[in-house]
Amino acid sequence: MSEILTLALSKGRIFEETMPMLAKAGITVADDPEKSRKLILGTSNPKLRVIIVRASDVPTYIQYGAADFGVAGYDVLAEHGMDGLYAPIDLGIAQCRMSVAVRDDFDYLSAVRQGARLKVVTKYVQQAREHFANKGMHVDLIKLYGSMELGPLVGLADAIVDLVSTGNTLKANRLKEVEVIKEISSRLVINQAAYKRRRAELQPFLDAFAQTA
Ligand code: PRT
Ligand code: MG
Repeated sequence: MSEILTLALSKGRIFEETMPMLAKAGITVADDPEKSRKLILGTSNPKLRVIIVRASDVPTYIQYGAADFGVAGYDVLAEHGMDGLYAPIDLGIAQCRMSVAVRDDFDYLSAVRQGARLKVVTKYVQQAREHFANKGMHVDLIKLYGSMELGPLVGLADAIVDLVSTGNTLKANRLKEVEVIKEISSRLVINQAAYKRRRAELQPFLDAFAQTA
């Protein structure tokens, strides 16, 4: 008998938007991660279990084979790198964009034109570095783990690189979006070795995701 397959998900929007895709394949998850403290959740399919991890840790669990597959935002994947991973299906869920934003009274275009050296706070250091390097801009990047929106308000930075969906968070903090770096959605991510060795067991689940995506 083969071992159970493990699907890595983060709670919140990715879990919520993945559930209807599993439901279409007739699979329901035994517990609600918002209510239960369990980190390993059974499903209605005895061949599949779900683990709940931080969004930015999803690629790590899959890379090392602790999960066979999972769902992660392209923001997280691009920052982590694709070593040992295969991400064939864009699920089109958890859509947003990665953008540069500044205080609504800050003249970003003039600063750029004058070649000012901007301080930028972000959780996405690799992608921010690449973006500004492509523009030929010199920036000082400061890594934060959350609430990037605060940076320009308290003098930590001139700009932020963060995800935007409705724009409400920017607005509530008197920030404005000045550049869209990339559009983001979530992908199905598979451990490369599992994809080779356990293809037959994985295939029905991959088909289910491919059909609903
Ligand atoms: O919360 P935690 O630190 O554990 O991790 P996380 O914030 O990365 O996880 P989670 O569950 O919030 O996000 C998981 C994935 O959802 C991300 O990796 C993105 O691919 C995707 N996603 C889609 C988003 C958003 N939309 C989004 N709006 N992730 C975060 N946000 C945040 C954004 O950072 C900003 O603070 O929501 C705020 C802006 O939202 P609006 O609607 O006010 O513009
Ligand atoms: Mg979050």
